[in-house]
Amino acid sequence: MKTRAAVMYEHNQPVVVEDLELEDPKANEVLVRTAASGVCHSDLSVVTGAIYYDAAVVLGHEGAGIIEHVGKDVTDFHVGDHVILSFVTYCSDCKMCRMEKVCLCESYDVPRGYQLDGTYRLYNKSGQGILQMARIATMSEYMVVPHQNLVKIDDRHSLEKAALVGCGVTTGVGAVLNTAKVEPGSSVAVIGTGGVGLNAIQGAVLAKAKKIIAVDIAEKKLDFAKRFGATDVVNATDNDPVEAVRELTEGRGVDYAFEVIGNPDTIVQAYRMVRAAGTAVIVGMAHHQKEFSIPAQHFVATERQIIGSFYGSCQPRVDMPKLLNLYTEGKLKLDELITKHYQLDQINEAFADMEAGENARGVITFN
Ligand code: PAD
Ligand code: ZN
Repeated sequence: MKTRAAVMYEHNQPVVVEDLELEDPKANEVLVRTAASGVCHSDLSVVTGAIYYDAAVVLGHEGAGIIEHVGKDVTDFHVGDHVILSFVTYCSDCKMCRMEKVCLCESYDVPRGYQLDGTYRLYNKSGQGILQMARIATMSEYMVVPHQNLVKIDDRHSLEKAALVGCGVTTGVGAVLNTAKVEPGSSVAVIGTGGVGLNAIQGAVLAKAKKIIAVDIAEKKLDFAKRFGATDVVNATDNDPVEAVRELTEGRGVDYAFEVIGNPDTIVQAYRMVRAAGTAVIVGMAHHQKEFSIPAQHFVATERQIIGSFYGSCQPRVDMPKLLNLYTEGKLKLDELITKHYQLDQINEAFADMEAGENARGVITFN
């Protein structure tokens, strides 16, 4: 069948939106009609090569849709089921999965973007095989994906809101609640309050943090941050954010700092703005070849901790339905996250808006 999709053919060049041929699902695979795909910085990082995929690849890893067809041996999903796409494929059975670290599943040693049997499901009109970002590719009208990447949700939820839970919401909230396990009354700083960082702020609100300091270089993002629950804001364009955060915390530094940009300089800022024995949590995905450096003795003598947080240390099938319920109960903001809708053909405009800092989250909707 045909599917229209956003394809990265060359790094740092405009994304091409074109019709591709999509094969039927094989055993243990499912055909999903995409309802919505969020536009996350990680998609743009695939275009720039910061998150490396061989070309060509269909972008998108934050989405939701409806199952249209199930392949042989799929017993846990049915035609008509509403699903969120998980951007990790997990087996539920390996050592990491049994430790409830399913985002670090060890079972599928397949090169990035290929299906689990090491082949493609998408081909362009010249017959070239096309990869799928995170093995899903939500910036396509239809996707064939492993059933292990699916999270069934209740039909009553809006699929557009559910799409955001597929990455940004789960990553941001999860970094605070699952990875860092922030305690009530804590002080928290979030550096970078874009689509993911705003959700770290929401996570801090849910954790009942007392002080939530938003740090960004865009005034518009700091306004969003206040609406999502930041108690203080720091514009890092005119202030040293480390000094500013210390001033707001009696000179001590915050209990937890979350870096949600993917920049070695702001990672070091996160380290420097936590108090002694505090924790810096790195959420942003820096360029895959970049490193950061901190003073080794200071690290020991202050007992600081630095931890990474991948996909909010979530268990997609447990956490995503819970997050949707929190939204229904009015305890999580999803409507306010979507500040612009796009058609798939406008993907390059959506990336330009992301670089200009226009949106909390932009969302592509499909007819
Ligand atoms: P975004 O572009 O919506 O937000 C980034 C924010 O950072 C913007 O508001 C910028 O204004 C701000 N910013 C940029 N530079 C600075 C600076 N020097 N100081 C302060 N603020 C700054 O991106 P996003 O929220 O979609 O993604 C953020 C990062 O999170 C990105 O690296 C992405 O790849 C990563 C990510 N990680 C995971 C994970 O599993 N860890 C999942 C999803 C996304
Ligand atoms: Zn993402």
